[in-house]
Amino acid sequence: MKKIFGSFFALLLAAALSACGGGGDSGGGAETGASGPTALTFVGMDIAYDQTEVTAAAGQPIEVTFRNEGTLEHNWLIIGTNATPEEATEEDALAGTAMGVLPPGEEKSIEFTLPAGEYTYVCTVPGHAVAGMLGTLTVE
Ligand SMILES: [Cu+2]
Repeated sequence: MKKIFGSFFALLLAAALSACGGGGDSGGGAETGASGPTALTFVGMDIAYDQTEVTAAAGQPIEVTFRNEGTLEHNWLIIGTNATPEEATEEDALAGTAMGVLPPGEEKSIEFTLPAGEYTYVCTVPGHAVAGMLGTLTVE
Protein backbone atom coordinates (compact mmCIF):
# COMPACT_ATOMS: atom_id res chain seq x y z
CA MET A 1 0.00 0.00 0.00
CA LYS A 2 2.79 2.33 0.91
CA LYS A 3 4.44 1.62 -2.43
CA ILE A 4 1.35 2.55 -4.43
CA PHE A 5 0.96 5.79 -2.55
CA GLY A 6 4.61 6.64 -3.14
CA SER A 7 4.45 6.12 -6.87
CA PHE A 8 1.24 8.08 -7.08
CA PHE A 9 3.01 10.97 -5.44
CA ALA A 10 5.91 10.62 -7.87
CA LEU A 11 3.47 10.75 -10.74
CA LEU A 12 1.93 13.94 -9.39
CA LEU A 13 5.36 15.47 -9.04
CA ALA A 14 6.27 14.53 -12.60
CA ALA A 15 3.05 16.05 -13.89
CA ALA A 16 3.70 19.24 -11.98
CA LEU A 17 7.24 19.48 -13.29
CA SER A 18 6.26 18.99 -16.90
CA ALA A 19 3.56 21.61 -16.51
CA CYS A 20 6.17 24.12 -15.37
CA GLY A 21 8.77 23.17 -17.91
CA GLY A 22 8.32 23.22 -21.64
CA GLY A 23 7.21 26.24 -23.58
CA GLY A 24 9.26 29.29 -22.78
CA ASP A 25 9.71 30.12 -26.45
CA SER A 26 6.69 32.36 -26.70
CA GLY A 27 8.72 35.55 -26.99
CA GLY A 28 7.47 39.09 -27.37
CA GLY A 29 6.72 41.65 -24.72
CA ALA A 30 9.14 43.87 -22.92
CA GLU A 31 10.65 41.29 -20.59
CA THR A 32 13.57 39.04 -21.31
CA GLY A 33 15.39 36.48 -19.22
CA ALA A 34 18.16 37.28 -16.79
CA SER A 35 20.74 36.80 -19.51
CA GLY A 36 19.63 39.38 -22.08
CA PRO A 37 18.84 43.08 -21.93
CA THR A 38 15.37 44.45 -21.38
CA ALA A 39 14.04 45.06 -24.86
CA LEU A 40 11.91 48.14 -25.43
CA THR A 41 10.47 48.95 -28.82
CA PHE A 42 9.21 52.38 -29.78
CA VAL A 43 7.38 53.16 -32.97
CA GLY A 44 7.57 56.69 -34.30
CA MET A 45 4.58 58.15 -36.12
CA ASP A 46 3.65 61.63 -37.36
CA ILE A 47 3.87 63.06 -34.76
CA ALA A 48 4.02 60.80 -31.72
CA TYR A 49 5.53 57.69 -30.19
CA ASP A 50 3.37 54.61 -29.80
CA GLN A 51 4.04 54.61 -26.06
CA THR A 52 4.68 57.43 -23.62
CA GLU A 53 5.05 55.63 -20.26
CA VAL A 54 7.66 52.88 -20.04
CA THR A 55 9.53 51.24 -17.18
CA ALA A 56 12.81 49.34 -17.03
CA ALA A 57 15.14 47.91 -14.40
CA ALA A 58 17.93 50.02 -12.92
CA GLY A 59 21.49 48.89 -13.54
CA GLN A 60 20.44 46.38 -16.19
CA PRO A 61 21.13 46.66 -19.91
CA ILE A 62 18.22 48.22 -21.80
CA GLU A 63 17.95 47.69 -25.52
CA VAL A 64 15.85 50.30 -27.26
CA THR A 65 14.69 49.67 -30.77
CA PHE A 66 13.18 52.64 -32.54
CA ARG A 67 11.26 52.17 -35.76
CA ASN A 68 10.14 55.13 -37.81
CA GLU A 69 6.77 54.30 -39.33
CA GLY A 70 5.95 57.91 -40.11
CA THR A 71 6.45 59.86 -43.29
CA LEU A 72 8.74 62.40 -41.60
CA GLU A 73 12.18 61.99 -40.10
CA HIS A 74 12.20 61.10 -36.40
CA ASN A 75 14.62 60.14 -33.68
CA TRP A 76 14.60 58.83 -30.14
CA LEU A 77 16.89 59.90 -27.34
CA ILE A 78 16.88 60.52 -23.62
CA ILE A 79 17.67 64.08 -22.68
CA GLY A 80 20.09 65.07 -19.95
CA THR A 81 18.74 66.51 -16.74
CA ASN A 82 19.52 70.11 -17.72
CA ALA A 83 17.72 70.00 -21.03
CA THR A 84 14.19 71.12 -21.78
CA PRO A 85 12.32 68.52 -23.86
CA GLU A 86 10.79 71.08 -26.22
CA GLU A 87 14.15 72.72 -26.94
CA ALA A 88 16.46 69.72 -26.84
CA THR A 89 18.79 68.82 -29.68
CA GLU A 90 20.83 65.69 -30.21
CA GLU A 91 23.64 67.34 -28.25
CA ASP A 92 21.46 67.22 -25.15
CA ALA A 93 21.23 63.44 -25.26
CA LEU A 94 22.23 61.44 -22.23
CA ALA A 95 25.43 59.60 -23.14
CA GLY A 96 24.74 56.48 -25.16
CA THR A 97 21.04 57.10 -25.72
CA ALA A 98 21.08 58.88 -29.09
CA MET A 99 20.75 56.97 -32.32
CA GLY A 100 20.57 59.78 -34.84
CA VAL A 101 17.68 60.90 -36.99
CA LEU A 102 16.02 58.05 -38.89
CA PRO A 103 14.34 58.52 -42.26
CA PRO A 104 10.87 56.98 -42.80
CA GLY A 105 10.90 53.18 -42.69
CA GLU A 106 14.22 52.90 -40.87
CA GLU A 107 14.83 51.02 -37.65
CA LYS A 108 17.73 51.12 -35.23
CA SER A 109 18.66 49.59 -31.88
CA ILE A 110 20.91 50.92 -29.15
CA GLU A 111 21.83 49.54 -25.75
CA PHE A 112 22.59 51.38 -22.53
CA THR A 113 22.33 51.01 -18.77
CA LEU A 114 20.82 53.61 -16.45
CA PRO A 115 20.67 54.21 -12.72
CA ALA A 116 17.24 54.54 -11.12
CA GLY A 117 15.41 57.70 -12.04
CA GLU A 118 12.78 59.24 -14.23
CA TYR A 119 13.97 60.05 -17.73
CA THR A 120 12.41 61.94 -20.60
CA TYR A 121 12.80 60.66 -24.13
CA VAL A 122 12.03 62.94 -27.05
CA CYS A 123 12.20 63.34 -30.77
CA THR A 124 14.51 66.31 -31.31
CA VAL A 125 13.38 67.06 -34.85
CA PRO A 126 12.26 70.69 -34.47
CA GLY A 127 8.63 71.00 -33.40
CA HIS A 128 8.05 67.33 -32.69
CA ALA A 129 8.49 67.37 -28.90
CA VAL A 130 6.26 70.45 -28.76
CA ALA A 131 3.65 68.48 -30.71
CA GLY A 132 3.81 65.72 -28.09
CA MET A 133 6.49 63.40 -29.42
CA LEU A 134 7.99 62.62 -26.02
CA GLY A 135 7.55 60.23 -23.12
CA THR A 136 8.77 59.10 -19.73
CA LEU A 137 11.06 56.18 -19.04
CA THR A 138 10.96 55.21 -15.37
CA VAL A 139 13.98 53.21 -14.27
CA GLU A 140 13.60 51.51 -10.90
CU1 LIG B 1 9.73 63.27 -34.65
